[in-house]
Amino acid sequence: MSDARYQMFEEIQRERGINVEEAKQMLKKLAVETPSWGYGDSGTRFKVFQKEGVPRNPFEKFEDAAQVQKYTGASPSVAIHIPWDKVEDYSQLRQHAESLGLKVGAVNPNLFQEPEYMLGSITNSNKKVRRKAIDHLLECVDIAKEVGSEIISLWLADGTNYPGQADIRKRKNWMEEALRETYDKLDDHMRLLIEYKFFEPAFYHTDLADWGMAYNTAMKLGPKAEVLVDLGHHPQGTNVEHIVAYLLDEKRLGGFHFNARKYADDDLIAATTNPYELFLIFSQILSALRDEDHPEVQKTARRISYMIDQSHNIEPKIPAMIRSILNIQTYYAKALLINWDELVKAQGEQDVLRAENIVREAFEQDVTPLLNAVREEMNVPQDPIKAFLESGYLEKIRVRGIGGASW
Ligand code: LRH
Ligand code: MN
Ligand code: MN
Repeated sequence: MSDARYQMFEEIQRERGINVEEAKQMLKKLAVETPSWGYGDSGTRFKVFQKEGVPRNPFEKFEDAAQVQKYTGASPSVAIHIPWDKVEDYSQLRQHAESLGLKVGAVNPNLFQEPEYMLGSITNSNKKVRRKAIDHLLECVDIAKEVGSEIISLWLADGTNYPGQADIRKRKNWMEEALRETYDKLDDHMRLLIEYKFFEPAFYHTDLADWGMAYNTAMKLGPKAEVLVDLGHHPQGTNVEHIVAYLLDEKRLGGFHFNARKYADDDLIAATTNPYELFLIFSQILSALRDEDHPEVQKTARRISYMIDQSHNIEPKIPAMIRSILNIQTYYAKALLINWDELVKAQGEQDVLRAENIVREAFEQDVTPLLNAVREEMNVPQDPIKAFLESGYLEKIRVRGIGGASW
């Protein structure tokens, strides 16, 4: 890139002691998986809005996801949710994905929609229901093997609404038995990512309510089980970057579900309400990546699965997904501009204000010239949303009509 704005950016960063070439390489490697369900119709418990042009089946969801990849170059895989993405022949889905330049990403079992699961799936006191739920988990491991995915990403909606409704400890043991059976079916290169959420749909207790429970469960299962952090799944005010640092150090951070929240699990476009949090999360990951004294921590940080988990209720879905990718890149880029040597020095000198300033100063940098340069080198448009909107794709998919896939 030769424009004046980039030259100035490079000069400013050089003066700040930042290696811009290295930041560019890191940015080019950032891959964020998009969720199949983010392309379908969604809503709140008050209304699911039906939009024109929404994919009618899993194959069309992949076609929409391919647009996000085409204009960003940063979203080469798509997570699927079973049975939302149930197809007759999964090898066909895999081929379709590959023909679009995509991979099938994490396979998400769905243990929350069958009527039998109303009082719990793998924690249900009825053995037959537990068996059905475990069989679904095992089926998802088979599907993952067929589509070439290494990841089973599990979120458990199980919980209760009232004190006394069920035996919490019995449910914990049933959950552990079910996950053991699932874990034992994984191939060696596969991973089970365990998500947690402190409430919703259950309002009194949730069987996997927080990162500590997910971590403990992963530890009991073994090294192929790791924790998945969904940014919408914590009580207000939780220090998520602290959880990230802790799990990295324990070598159990498996992945993220990126989104934004204001009040609860709002599933909004990433970084729209929580940009500094996202930046601080990336700064913890970058700190782990450069920690040469702890190669296992570095290894954990290197293989984190970055995924988006959003529901686009009122906004057009494909541009919203592109917006999330762009926002994630922006806050990652800013974190890449932290001067780590200076930070370590300030920490060593116990200079609180200087240390805080070094971190915040990186956040305050304008990374537009850097992102433009990276996009030019990656052969994607400088303004991916504008390019997508001008491409005519939205007009083309109108033939799908309304009444597409929804959750
Ligand atoms: C639960 C959740 C989980 C589901 C997805 C649709 O709130 O975050 O990851 O699988 O939403
Ligand atoms: Mn999630
Ligand atoms: Mn969620």
